[in-house]
Amino acid sequence: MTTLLNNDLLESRSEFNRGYDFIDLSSIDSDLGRNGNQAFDFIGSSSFNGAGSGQVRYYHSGSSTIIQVDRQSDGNRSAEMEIQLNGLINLTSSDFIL
Ligand SMILES: [Ca+2]
Repeated sequence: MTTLLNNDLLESRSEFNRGYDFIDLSSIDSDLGRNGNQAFDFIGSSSFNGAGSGQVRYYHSGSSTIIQVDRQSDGNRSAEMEIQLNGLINLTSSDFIL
């Protein structure tokens, strides 16, 4: 098993094998406005809505899957981080460690 982890505004590209690889965001605090480390909410392909803790979404672009992460720190509902995966993958919450 491999995990992908990005702590900053990084873009990474990697082969992603479902059920074997996971996108590990668990060490990233999704909400800087609250004490402790809050988990992200996976919202599928929906747009960021700023509700609750930070959110994770994805979309397809060309032959890639782009994961976007919005921390609940600025309320701007735009991604602070993106992760690009090769291939068109319909991600679910089980592909992540939130
Ligand atoms: Ca926090």
